[in-house]
Amino acid sequence: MNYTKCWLDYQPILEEKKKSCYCHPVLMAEGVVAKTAGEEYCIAMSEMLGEPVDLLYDIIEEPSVCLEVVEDMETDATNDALAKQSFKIHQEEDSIIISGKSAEALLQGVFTFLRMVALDQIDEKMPYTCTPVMPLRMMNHWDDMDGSIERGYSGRSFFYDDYEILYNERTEMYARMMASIGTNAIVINNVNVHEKETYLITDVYLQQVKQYTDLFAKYGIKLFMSVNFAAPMELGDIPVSDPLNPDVIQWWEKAVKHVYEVIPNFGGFLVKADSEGRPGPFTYGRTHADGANMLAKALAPHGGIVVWRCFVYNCGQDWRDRKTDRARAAYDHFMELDGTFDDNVILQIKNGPMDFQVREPVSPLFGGLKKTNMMLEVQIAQEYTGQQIDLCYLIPMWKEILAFDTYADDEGTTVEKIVSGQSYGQSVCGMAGVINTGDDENWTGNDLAAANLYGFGRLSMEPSLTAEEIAEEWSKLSLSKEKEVTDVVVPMLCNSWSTYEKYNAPLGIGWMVTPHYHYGPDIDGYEYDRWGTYHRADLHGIGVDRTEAGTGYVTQYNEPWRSIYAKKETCPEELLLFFHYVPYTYVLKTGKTLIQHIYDTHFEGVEEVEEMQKQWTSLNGKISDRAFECVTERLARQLENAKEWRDRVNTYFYRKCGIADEKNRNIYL
Ligand code: GCV
Repeated sequence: MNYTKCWLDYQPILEEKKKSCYCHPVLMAEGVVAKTAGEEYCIAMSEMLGEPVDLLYDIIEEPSVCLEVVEDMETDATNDALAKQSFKIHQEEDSIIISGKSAEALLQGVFTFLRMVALDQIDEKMPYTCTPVMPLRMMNHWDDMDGSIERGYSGRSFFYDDYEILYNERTEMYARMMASIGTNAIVINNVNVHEKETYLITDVYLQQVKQYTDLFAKYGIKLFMSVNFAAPMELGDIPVSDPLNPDVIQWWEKAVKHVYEVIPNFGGFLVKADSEGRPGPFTYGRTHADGANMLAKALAPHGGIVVWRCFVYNCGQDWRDRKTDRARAAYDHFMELDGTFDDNVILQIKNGPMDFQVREPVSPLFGGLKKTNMMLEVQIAQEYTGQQIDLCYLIPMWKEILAFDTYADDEGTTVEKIVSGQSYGQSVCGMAGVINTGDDENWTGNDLAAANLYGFGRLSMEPSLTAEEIAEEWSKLSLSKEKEVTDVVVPMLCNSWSTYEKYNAPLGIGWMVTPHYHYGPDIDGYEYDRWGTYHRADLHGIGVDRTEAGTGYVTQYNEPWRSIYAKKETCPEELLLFFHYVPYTYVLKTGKTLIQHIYDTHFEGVEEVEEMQKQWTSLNGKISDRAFECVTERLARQLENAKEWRDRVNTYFYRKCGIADEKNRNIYL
C-alpha cells in the first residue's frame, strides 16, 4: 500500500474502554449503502478491538450494536432533503442502536459512532442525534486527464493518467475517506474543461466514469462532472453553443439523456463559463441564467442539478483603469438575475470577491441574492495560502465566513444560514471545497494539510464545531491520541493562519505573489498586469479605494457593513487596505503607523514560524517518523518562504516611502 489511511487509521482502544456490545454488530437494513455501513463498522472495530469482528444479520440475545434504517424517524430537520440525512446513536440497556432515516444517514451514523469510539467520547456524547447542516457537501477536483492537477500540491491525480481513468485500491480508500467526513457529492474533473475532458460525458469515457459512480454510490456519494459550455461545437457539428439555439438545446438534452442511460444515479454538472477564457453565454449576448437554465432543463427530467460558478470577471483589464474593480464582478453579473434561475440550479460563490486570498471580505453576493440557490465555495487546496508547504489551517477562516452576518433580512442572516437553506428554505445548497489531494503517500503533501480536508467535511456537517475541536479530533485520529501531541499540534494549527497572514500581503490587500505560480512574494508581480489584482502602492500610501468615491464596491453590502467598510476609522483593520487607500503614516488602533505595522508583522511572522519549528521538534519519536519528517521538511521550507516574504515586503515599502523601522532592524534585500 503506497498511501496512508489518514484519519481512518484506527488504533487499538484500551481494554477498559471496550464494551461487550462492540463485537456484535447487527445489520438490520438492506441495500448497498447499508452494506457499506456494516463493512465499515467491521473494518474499524476489528482494528480497535484487536480481533476480527463479523457482521450479523439477526437480532441476538447478547448486547449488540444494531445498525438500522428507520424511515419514519423524527428529526428536527427544516426540509425533506436534510431530514433524510438525520441519524441517531443511543443506548438501550447494554446495546447501542445506530439509526438513520435513510441508508446514507445510517452510514454517517456509523462513521460518527466509530469516531466517538476512537476518540473515547462514547459515554460523554450519547445519546447523539445529528442532522447535517449543509444539504450538499461537495468536493471539487481540479484534476485534468493528463494526470496533472490544476493548483495541486500533493503529487499527481489518482483519478487519471495520460488520458486514462484509473481505478484501484487507492480510489476505494479515497471514497471511504470522503464518506467518513460527510461528503455526499464529488466533481471528478477540473472546472477548466479542456479538449479531452470534454469527452467525459460521452461513450469515450462514460463506462469508466460509471465505475467511479458505482463506487461512490456505495458510500452515499453522488458523482458530478464539470462540462465544457462549448461542447455542442466541439463534439457535435453545431456551429454555436448559444443556450437559446434549438439545436444546442437538443444536443444537450440528448447528451444528458445518454449520460443517465449509462449512469442512472449521476449527480449533474459543474460549470465555469465566461471566466478566464472559458466559453459561455456572453458570446451570444445571453445571460448566465439563460446558460444555466438550458442545462438545468436538460438535467431536470433525470433529477440532476447544475452548479454554476459565479467566478466571472474581466481578466483583460487595463491596470490604469481605477474604476473597473474585479471585486465587484460577481455581484454585478449575478445580482440582477436573482429569481430567474431554475430550481435545480445552484450558484456556487467563492468565499471572497477576489480569489481565495489569505484575507478577503465575504462576497457581498451572499447578502444580495434571496431567490436563488447558493453554495459557498472555499479552497481546501492552499493555492494562495502556502501550497501545502507552509502550514495554514483554514478552518478558523471558514468559520468566520460562515458566521458573517450579511444582514440580508434581519440581523442574523449569516452565510451559514443562507447556504444551508435555513434563511430562504432552499434544499439544494451547501458547501463546496476545491480539494487538496493528490497521489502523494500522505494524500495532501504536508501531513498537516489533511486537517483542512478533514475540517472541511466536519464543518459542513456541523458548523458549530470549533476550529480547536476539529483540530483536536483530526490530530488524535491521524497522529496520536497522546495529550503531549495534541498540546503541540492544536495550537500550531489554530495559530497558523494568523502567522501566514503576518508575513504575507498586509491588511487584506492580497496578491503580491509570484505570477502564475502563486507561491512566494513578488510585490509588483500582478500590479501592472491584466488580472485586476492591484495594491496601488505609491510613495505615500497603499490600498484600493473601494468606497463610493472609489470603485463603489462597498455599496454592494447591506447596512451596516456598507457604512462600516466605507470609513477608515470603522473598517475592520485586517481589511483596511482592501477598502481604502491609506498613507503609510496613518495611525492604526494599536497606535502604530501603517508602515510600522507592516514591518513589525513581517518580523513577527518569521519568529512565529521559528517557534512552530521548535514546537514540532518536540514531537520527535511521539508520532510516526514519516509524518514527523514530512512536516519537519515542510517547516524548513516555510521558514525560507517567510523570510523571503519579510525581506521583500519590508524592503519594497521601505524603498517606496523611505520611512525607517522604529526598531532599527535590518531591512534590505
Ligand atoms: C481552475 C484561480 C486559479 C485558477 C482556477 C480559477 C478558478 O484563478 O488560479 O487555476 O482555475 O481560480 O477558480 O476557476
